[in-house]
Amino acid sequence: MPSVASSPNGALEAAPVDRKVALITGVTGQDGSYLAELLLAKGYVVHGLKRRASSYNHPRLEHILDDKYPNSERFHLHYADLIDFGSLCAILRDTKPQEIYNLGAQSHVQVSFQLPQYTAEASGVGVMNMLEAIRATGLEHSVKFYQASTSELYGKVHAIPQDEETPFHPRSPYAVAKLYGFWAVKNYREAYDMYACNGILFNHESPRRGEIFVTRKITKAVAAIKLGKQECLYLGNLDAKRDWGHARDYVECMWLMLQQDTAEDFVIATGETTTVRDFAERAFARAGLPIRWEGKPGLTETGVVAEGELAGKVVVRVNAKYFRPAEVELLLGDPSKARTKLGWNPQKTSLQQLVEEMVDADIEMASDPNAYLKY
Ligand code: NDP
Ligand code: GDR
Repeated sequence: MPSVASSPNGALEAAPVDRKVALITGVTGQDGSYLAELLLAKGYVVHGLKRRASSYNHPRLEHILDDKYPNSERFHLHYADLIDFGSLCAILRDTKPQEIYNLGAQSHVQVSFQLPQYTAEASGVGVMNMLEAIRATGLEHSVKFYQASTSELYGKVHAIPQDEETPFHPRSPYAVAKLYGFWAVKNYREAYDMYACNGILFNHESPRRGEIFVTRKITKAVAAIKLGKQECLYLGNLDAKRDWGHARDYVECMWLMLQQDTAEDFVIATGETTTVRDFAERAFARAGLPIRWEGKPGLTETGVVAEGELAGKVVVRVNAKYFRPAEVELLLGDPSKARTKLGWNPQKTSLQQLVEEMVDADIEMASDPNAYLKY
């Protein structure tokens, strides 16, 4: 509730409210947009970092930037980059946040094999840059810092389910970079007594998911196939298993992690795992296109093998170009600590609800180009 004060003519008027200030890096991404919505609804002033690009690059924030969006006047975008230390110092000096959510990263695992050095800079050294910028601007004892760590740290399977004590074995340049960031956060917590914590988040998806991550690639293709705009979906490893949750539920946990008295690291997951094949089957079924799997996947000389059939037509094929040099075969998280200490509900959105929301949204967006503003 805003506080009230007497004006010169005796009427009561709202006094300025001391609002919490948050800074989100990666605000233009999937999680950043949901987190910005959550923090605005909680009364925060929200500053977001955007990168310079040659074309429009924040469609996920379009609705928040609209004057009609509730509290859009409390949302501000600034140019900066995690690999530009000076720009981070400037944004911290100008905005003086109490909470920083470091979501910015080159976040695509397969792409990291093509861009290993850039991924190391943005997703690894970028974390150190931000931590050092906090110290350089004298905020180290007033700010609370959240780092977007990842289940990719577990990589090669050493234990199931994976929890805060499971050993790490990264399997990609992305995961190696994130491992550096993970330890930088722990180190700054121990060395400088900073409130800095890692959220070890398992895969989380939504209609806002980037289009080349497997779930969104599937739901977008299902919509296009349903509407007769695409013939076939090409995928890589159908047997990989992931613990998939909803991004909207997961950003709530990021916030909860910064509301504790002491900084700690948490695994955030649903506690269930599913294959890519099963996700695809559910997505086609939701669109009224039940697929039948043909034969066992293997590679022909052309690198392509028929996989999913619908009424005699092949609608899913495996293509070797989507295989990774080193794969993470199985992820399954144990969210017990988050459930107990943060009071977080890991099963808020079920996998089936997630699939349905994504497929329905993609069908709507494929039919109406303006519909994306709703998602
Ligand atoms: P997205 O790929 O959707 O968003 C990544 C964000 O990082 C974008 O805003 C992007 O900006 C920004 N970014 C990229 N490079 C830089 C840079 N050099 N400086 C500043 N910003 C940069 O990712 P998600 O929203 O899915 O994920 C958010 C974070 O959580 C990432 O760090 C990711 O690695 C991590 N994570 C994600 C999980 C998931 O399942 N989604 C699971 C575990 C961890 P631009 O829009 O300009 O490209
Ligand atoms: P992931 O997500 O690598 O787990 O990283 P992605 O959706 O890219 O892959 C999941 C699994 O699906 C298999 N797969 C395919 N993947 C893609 N992208 N495209 C395909 O055509 C395809 N076919 C099969 C992959 O081999 C993999 O096993 C995501 C990112 O958000 C990271 O930033 C985050 O840290 C982790 O989740 C947790």
